[in-house]
Amino acid sequence: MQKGKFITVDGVEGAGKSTQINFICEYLKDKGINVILTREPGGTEIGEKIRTMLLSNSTGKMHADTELMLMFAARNEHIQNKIIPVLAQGDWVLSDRFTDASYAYQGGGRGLDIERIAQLENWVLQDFTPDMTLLLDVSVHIGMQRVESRGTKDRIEQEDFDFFNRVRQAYIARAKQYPQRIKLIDAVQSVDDTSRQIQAILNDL
Ligand code: Z5A
Repeated sequence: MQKGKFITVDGVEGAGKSTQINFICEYLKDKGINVILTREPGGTEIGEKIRTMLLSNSTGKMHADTELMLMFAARNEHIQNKIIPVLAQGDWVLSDRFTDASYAYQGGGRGLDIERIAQLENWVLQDFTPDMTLLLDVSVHIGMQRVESRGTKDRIEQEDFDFFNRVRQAYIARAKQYPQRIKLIDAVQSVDDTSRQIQAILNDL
């Protein structure tokens, strides 16, 4: 039985997820909440191996269906062996990306049928959903500018502007579909102003 809360953070690359996740973690700890930080794809030993396969450039070309199923294989391991046990002991879980990313990247970006993604979601997650998702929204242009200095790009980051624009639109559509769970954050603002928006939402939770 779930006792802790499950929060996920999502958005296009460069939206500031990693930056804000560190803020959220510290903020919750200051409130006396035990929280673990995790990520997708990954978060478990097997999940991290799948992540390497998914993101490494040495993997080469991968069929979009294979990519989707690997995301859900890693997610199944993550939910069963990490997220649910941690929530059951009363601690909170903060995940850098979760299922919304599959709808955005594999659905919006790759153009896979949303119904097929929903079938996998029903199979792997059943009724399990995050208590809250913080969707950090910036234009693809701004996001790309922010990560430009990193140099090498992984297999998915190699995609073009139009791909990431479809990803962003799919995220926004999800936020409209699930307004109770998905909180749209204006992440164009400064780091501090973005943190303030998140803090207000966390206080409500
Ligand atoms: N993926 C998928 O396809 N399907 C799925 O189901 C799942 C994932 C779960 C995982 O990458 C990849 O897997 C991802 C989606 C796919 N592929 N892509 N592309 P990831 O999540 O590990 O990494 P990422 O998406 O590439 O995240 P990122 O590039 O690290 O972005 P970020 O975490 O949102 O940004 P950041 O590191 O916090 O900030 C980037 C820079 O901007 C940094 O220099 C900051 O100092 C700066 N920054 C942050 N906030 C601000 C503000 N507010 N103003 C100015 N500058 C800022």
